[in-house]
Amino acid sequence: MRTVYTDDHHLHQGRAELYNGTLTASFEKPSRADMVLEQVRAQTLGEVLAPKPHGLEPVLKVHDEGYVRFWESAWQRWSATGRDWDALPKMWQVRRLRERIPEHVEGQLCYYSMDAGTPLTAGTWPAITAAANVAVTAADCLLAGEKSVFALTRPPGHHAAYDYCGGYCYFNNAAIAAQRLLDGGVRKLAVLDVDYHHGNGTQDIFYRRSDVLFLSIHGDPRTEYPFFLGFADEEGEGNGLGFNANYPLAAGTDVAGWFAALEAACTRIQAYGAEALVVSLGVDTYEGDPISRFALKHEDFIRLGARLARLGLPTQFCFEGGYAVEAIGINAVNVLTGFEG
Ligand code: SP5
Ligand code: ZN
Repeated sequence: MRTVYTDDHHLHQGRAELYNGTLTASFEKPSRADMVLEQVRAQTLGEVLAPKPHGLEPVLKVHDEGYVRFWESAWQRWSATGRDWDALPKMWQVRRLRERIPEHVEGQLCYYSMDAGTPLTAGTWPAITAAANVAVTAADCLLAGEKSVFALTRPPGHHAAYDYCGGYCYFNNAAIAAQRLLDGGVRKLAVLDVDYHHGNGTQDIFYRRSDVLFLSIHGDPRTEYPFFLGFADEEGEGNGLGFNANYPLAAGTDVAGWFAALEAACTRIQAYGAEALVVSLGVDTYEGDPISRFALKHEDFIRLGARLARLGLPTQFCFEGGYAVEAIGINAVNVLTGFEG
């Protein structure tokens, strides 16, 4: 399987996130993708190719234009007064506050954010546009007839919704790829999110649509981030009713419980009649992950890949979370080698 990758992700290097009540070094850091690339090469997964530039059109198909344009100029506006450090939002447009877009860059950052873990940095814009190009270039590989492809995207994307960022995510790489596949002729697509955290952004983008079945296996939002979405009764709306499936599992759920949910999700994908699959591949389900509470071991990731291969679908993997940096390369590439059999 080929991997699409660019070093441009290094341009996005957040300093800190608000965690446990203190500003803590960002869990989401460049070495994460470096470790995955290293394993792609060490396990000779296949050729590594650079993304092609695709402009903003594929991004604007799944994100609000004002949101995208905000990111385009945000750093320049934030740093214009001499601030050469990251910005983090510190308030939110909650219940009964006016849903008006502020004029000030700090107000706009608050308006377009869902948490204080997703910093605006000097290189955020070039990095997130590069990640979108990685997602699109990988989708084009599938459209050209490849059986599977790995989009080594960073920063991750699955928490990014139509018009807000969060959870280290800015543009929803998996959603951008999914839309590209649909525009290229795929009629029914499944997006399966196996990251520890609910893929609230992807769910949001496709919630009213029947051409994408979105499924997510994740820590129960009663106790786990992102807290406000990802419950089992979220089944889609309007045309999308019946095309959203959440499998929340209690924090601490064991490996058998996790694979039972995967089995249910695979059955659902098969029944839907998907023609292609996008996998939001987070490996923060690993037993050693510092911010998550599932217990998958290295070899369980191979089993995950093998199960997905049995669906028999053209499959694009998009990299998402995973914070046990020393292990994430092995875990992510284990899924891919397990898929290849
Ligand atoms: C892409 C992705 O995996 N984003 C995850 C964002 C999670 N951010 C909030 C983490 C809070 C974890 N709290 C755990 C408390 C353990 N002491
Ligand atoms: Zn995650």
